[in-house]
Amino acid sequence: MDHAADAMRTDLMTITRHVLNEQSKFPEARGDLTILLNNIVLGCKFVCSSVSKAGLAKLIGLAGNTNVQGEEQKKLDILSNDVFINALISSGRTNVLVSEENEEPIIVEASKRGRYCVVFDPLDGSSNIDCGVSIGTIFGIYMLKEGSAGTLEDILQPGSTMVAAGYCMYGSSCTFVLSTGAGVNGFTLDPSLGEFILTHPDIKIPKKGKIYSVNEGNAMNWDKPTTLYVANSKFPKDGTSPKSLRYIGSMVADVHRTLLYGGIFMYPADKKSPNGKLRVLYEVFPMSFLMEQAGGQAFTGKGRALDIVPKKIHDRSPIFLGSYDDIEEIKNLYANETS
Ligand code: AHM
Ligand code: MG
Repeated sequence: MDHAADAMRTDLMTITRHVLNEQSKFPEARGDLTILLNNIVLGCKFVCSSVSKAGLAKLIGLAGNTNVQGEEQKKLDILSNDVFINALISSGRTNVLVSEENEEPIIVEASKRGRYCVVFDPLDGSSNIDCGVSIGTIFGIYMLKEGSAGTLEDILQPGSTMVAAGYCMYGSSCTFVLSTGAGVNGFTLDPSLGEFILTHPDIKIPKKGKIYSVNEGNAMNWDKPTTLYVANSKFPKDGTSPKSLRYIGSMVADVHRTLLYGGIFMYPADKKSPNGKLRVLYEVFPMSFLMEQAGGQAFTGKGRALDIVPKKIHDRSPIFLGSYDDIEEIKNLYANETS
């Protein structure tokens, strides 16, 4: 690259610039959300670097041993959890934190407290780590209720009250997808700059897709609407072509593809797991928030996913999310079932 082109790169829309631009639309904003998001981005860069080195560490025999600094090599999911808890607390802007890895919520000590609550899955899809398949971090952000000093009540809220949500996918590239409630934007990490660059502005999911994504190994335990939906996808009765099946088994990767290419991702209820598998606060809500912001829908089999009021921090829910028309179809199947 020549010098002129190099200089041009300073014009790029980095995630920091983007978040500051969003903030400037609200003159009363104090910049707290911007600082919090910067800390989340830092955590993602750290995890991205650890994920890409994990295979190497294992190959050269470091995993489970001590590294050069004499620290024990931690399993990636535990390391990622520590990274995000540290980043969130040290932002000075958080209050209550819920992580998939922690049984109990974390109440931030008084001297470091701020106005935001963060729910997160530090490394989702961790069963895929050892074979190098894409994995990711998912997060959602709530603001403390007016007058609240920070309690579980601030977190046990419908997803529609989130102020921001996103994920970072550690794949062939590192991709950060964010919504602060005004559309969805995607950023790709430029490793040479260490910056996330806006590569997917204003993502809109196609209105109808050609892909369905589900763990079909659970089919014998599905309910009727799910069974019918998948049968229609494979043997359409209206003369359209059958849909393609794509299932990675990493929610971040499956949802990312759904967002960009359209279609439906589902983790339905089944006889063995009447509430499905995925967790409401830090899997279902953030992804549903992004889907709606991108023009899609997210449905539980009973209603809008973002209207769930969680009773416990690790509650689960069935989820169908994706293109607007595809979710309409599954909604109709459930409506016919109950009518
Ligand atoms: P995890 O939080 O234990 O990693 O589980 C969540 C993952 C999701 O990423 C993915 O959508 C789902 O589990 C896959 O489940 P299954 O293997 O049952 O298809
Ligand atoms: Mg998970």
